[in-house]
Amino acid sequence: MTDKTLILIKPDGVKKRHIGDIISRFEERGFNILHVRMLTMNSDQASDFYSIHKEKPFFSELIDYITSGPIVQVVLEGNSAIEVVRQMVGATNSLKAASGTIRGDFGLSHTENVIHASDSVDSFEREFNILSNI
Ligand code: FUP
Repeated sequence: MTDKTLILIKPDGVKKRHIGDIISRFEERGFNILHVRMLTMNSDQASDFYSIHKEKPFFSELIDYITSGPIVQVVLEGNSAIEVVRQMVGATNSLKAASGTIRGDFGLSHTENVIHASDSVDSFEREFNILSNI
């Protein structure tokens, strides 16, 4: 089934100059790139984006980090995009992510984990709407 998903190349991915590497992986895998944009979130926008984690102990670290610099928003389309992209991204904690995944190859932290990818159709729609208002 063809579907769409959203990724964010997070501040550490941009600072370490991995924008091209990351977008290339999705192109090589056969996904269509529908939209690319660089933006910087403020803390209200980031708190909305990550509202599900509001009560978690890592929340303030997460908000400080995601607002620390520009990020790149990419909308991808392809066969089972949500599921396949999550596999390509790897485990949340970069230190535990398998080699060959984006976090496993480019990340060295739990919070600073290079990339976000929507985990469901509902998440994609919610996240895309928030970003459309930035
Ligand atoms: P993921 O779906 O893999 O991006 O991970 P989650 O939605 O569970 O978490 C969102 C972000 O919170 C992660 F990308 C990194 C951060 N996080 C931490 O910093 N510490 C944790 O223990 C869990 C998540």
